[in-house]
Formats: sequence, C-alpha cells, structure tokens
Amino acid sequence: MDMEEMKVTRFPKDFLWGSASAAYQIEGGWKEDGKGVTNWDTFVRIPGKTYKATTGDVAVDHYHHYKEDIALMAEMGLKTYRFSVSWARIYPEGRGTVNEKGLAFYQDIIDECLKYGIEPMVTIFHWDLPQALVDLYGGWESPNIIEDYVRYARTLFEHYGDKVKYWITLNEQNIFTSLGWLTAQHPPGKFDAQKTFYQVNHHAFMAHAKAVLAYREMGGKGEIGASFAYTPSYAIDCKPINAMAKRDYDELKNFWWMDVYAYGRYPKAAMAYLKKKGYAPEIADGDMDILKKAASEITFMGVNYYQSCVCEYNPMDGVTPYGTMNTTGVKGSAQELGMQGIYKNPANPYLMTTDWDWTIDPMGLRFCCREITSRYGLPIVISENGLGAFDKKTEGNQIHDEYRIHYLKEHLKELGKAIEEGCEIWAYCTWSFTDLLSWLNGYQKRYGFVYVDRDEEDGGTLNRYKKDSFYWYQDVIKTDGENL
Ligand code: BGP
Repeated sequence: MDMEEMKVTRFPKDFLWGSASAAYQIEGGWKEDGKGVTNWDTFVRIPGKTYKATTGDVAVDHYHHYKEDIALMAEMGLKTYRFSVSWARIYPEGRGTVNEKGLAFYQDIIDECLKYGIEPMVTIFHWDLPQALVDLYGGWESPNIIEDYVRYARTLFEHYGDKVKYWITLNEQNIFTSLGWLTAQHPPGKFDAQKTFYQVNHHAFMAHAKAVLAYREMGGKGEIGASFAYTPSYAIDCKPINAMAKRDYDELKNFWWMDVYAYGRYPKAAMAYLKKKGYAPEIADGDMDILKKAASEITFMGVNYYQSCVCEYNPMDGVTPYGTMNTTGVKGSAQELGMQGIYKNPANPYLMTTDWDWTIDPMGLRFCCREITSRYGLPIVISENGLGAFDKKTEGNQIHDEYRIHYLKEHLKELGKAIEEGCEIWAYCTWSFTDLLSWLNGYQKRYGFVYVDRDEEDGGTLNRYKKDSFYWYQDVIKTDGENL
C-alpha cells in the first residue's frame, strides 16, 4: 500500500503517550526495606557477566527519587508510565510472607502517578526473580514457579487492582529465556540448554495464562497481556529457500510466543521441528485448554520494538546462535548469528545501525503492527521503543540528543501510518524515561529523556537533567502528535 502521500492522522485524543522502565534497572535500594535478593543481584556479581561489572545496587536510585522522577513525567505531560514491580520486594523469599514495605512502595508510585493523571501500567515480571526460588527449585525450570508467580500476581491484583487498569504479565519472555538458557548472557547463565529452554518457556506461558485467568476470576476488568520483544523479519531476496528461511524464523522466533498469547497454541511447523530434534516441551494434560482460555481473556499484544532483521538460508555448517554481542558500543563488534540448517540474520544493507549494532528501522514498527493486526486482530500496546546512545552533558547541563528525537519521530510517523491502516494502537511507551542501567551494557548506553548523572562507577551526583528530547516529546504529547 502506498501511503507515502497520506498525512499522518492525529493520534486519538485518548492515546496513551508513555514511557517505560524496569525495577532492576532504575530502583537501586537492592537490600532496602526488606527486599529479598534476586537472580540479577546474584548474577551481576559473577565476574565478566556485565559491562565493567555494573550492578543495579544503586541503579539511578529511583527508590529514593521516585517523587522527583514522576514530577518530571507530569511536567512532560506523560499519559502513562509503565514500570515493573520487583517480586522480591513483595515476597522477599518469592513466596511466604508479604513484605508490607514493598507493597507500600509501589502503592506510593501508583498514587503519585494518579495524582498527576498519569495512568500506571504495571509489568508484573521484568526479569528479576527472587533468588530464593532459584535456590529452592531452579526458578523457571520447575513447574512450581507457576503457583508462586500466580500468588505474587494475585497479591498485586488484590492491592492495586482498583487503581491499575493496564497489566503486563511478563516482559519479553522470548529474551529472558533465550539469554538465560541458550546464550548464557542472563541468569541462570546456561548455554545451549535447548530442551530446558522450551520447558522453561512452557512454564512461563502457564504462569502468564493462570495469572490472566486469576485476574478475571478476581473481577479484574482492566486490560491485560504480555509484552513480546518482536523483531520482524524480511527475506533477503526472492529465492524461495530464503523466503522459507524467513518463514521458519517467524515460526521459531516470533509466532512461537505470540501464537500462544493470542491463540493458546504452538505453531505447528515449529513444533514438528522441535519434536524431531527432541527439544519440544512436556505439556501436562489440560495445559493447552488453560492457554486457550487465557488467550481469549487477553485484551492486547504488548510489543517491545527495537529492530528488524534479515533472513537468509543458513547451511548446516553455517553460523550458530552463539556469537559475540556488542556490549561496548564499539560499532561493528557484533557477530552474524543464525540457526544451522534454517536461517541466518545478515546485516540489512539499506539500514543504519546504532553504536551497539542494532538496526534502525522505523518502518519495522509499522510492519509489527500490521502483522499483529492481521494475524491476531488484537489491539496493540507499544510497551518499549527507543534508542540507546552515548549522550553528552554539555555546558549549562544541556544534552543535545537530536539523534534520539529523529529516531523517535521517524518511528512515530510509521506508527501513525499503522493507525491509518487500521491498526488499533492504544499506547506508545518509549524506552526509557530517565537514563537507567542497561542489563549488559552498563550506564553508558543511555535511553532516557532525562539524563542521570552517573556512570559505570558508583558515585555520580544522580542529579537529573532534561535532555532536548524531553521538550520535544512534551510538545508531541501536547499536540497529539500532529506536528510529527
Ligand atoms: C529490552 C528490555 C529492557 C531494556 C531494553 C534495551 O529488551 O525489556 O529492559 O533493557 O531492551 O536493551 P539494552 O539495555 O540491552 O540496550
């Protein structure tokens, strides 16, 4: 469809212009007020796991700055703030006794948001898992996690359900499981554990599904779904084997998750392949019914979009999924990856990349929306999108991040077109509001509208400074995206 000439329609009046964060990446206060230790608190202490051994012990100290941060959101005019709850603040041991101070902390955040008319959007799990559950039964590797996750989710629904209307069960299940069980880059740091990887995912699907059902059973009338890290794909050319590589990639890397959230079923071709390889998950009786039931109760697809990829057939002796990731910001240091005998992901010669070798593709965002709309017919929440970059604080504490403005503007234009083309988009959350800790890339990879004075070593002032992009987004919100 040639929409080139079409003017971007105004985003709907009630559009949720937002921004997102995650507890581990901003809060700090890692042992404060009764919080338990998490898998990430443990993992970052293993030498060589994070860039310059950075941790979230202090992060950007949102735990003590949340009022200031939310006041800045209000000044900007933000309509929604997506944040995650740290499970170990609520249940320090993952189960058992509730920590009242943890509950009170998030209650305060929610109230602070509502005070300014900012809609709180809560992510129940954004990767920080109570270490106690890992020690007890191996965390996500055991089906025991399902009950514990649902209890934790119920606690949140019970305490915040009257004030929170948007719930995200899991953040990027595809990423935390891939990095945790295939590439050893996230906890529990397992390498090539294919069979466990699919089992872990099945447990996560069940936890998500049972939490969705619990929410409805408790009378929850709000919106609920999962956030998926969607990397849409383009075949490198029209050679049929490359088109099939794209198809296989989609089944294994995208639909494997989205089909379960939206339909409660696993894609057939991918399942056939996994069965042949001996990697398919064990599925207990009744599980598929629960997944189906939950699929009919979710009300949106959450999408975290950063980049697209290219697919090309990868011979049996071709590249593997295991290669160097660029965590330093030295351009060109990432390796080409793929699955042998199926696909590989070469660079896209038509697109530029960030300093961390992430492909910049605004149209890819529209592509995601179109695919979801046609395949699932669900409304969409863009729960993350943003540019990680080196920002420089210049004289007078100014940060001229025109590259970020450009990045976000181009993505928003495409999102506007997706709306014109019939996609129902409820929200757009940038990643992120303040600068924060990037899991593997330290503090130098910045994403925020608000600069935070800290670097890899602890000891910055933690002062907040508004970047140029802050004022730009403020205007976008004020004008409902009319001047993009
Ligand atoms: C997503 C995560 C976020 C955030 C973002 C940026 O995958 O949900 O938590 O970290 O990516 O990634 P990075 O920090 O690696 O640049």
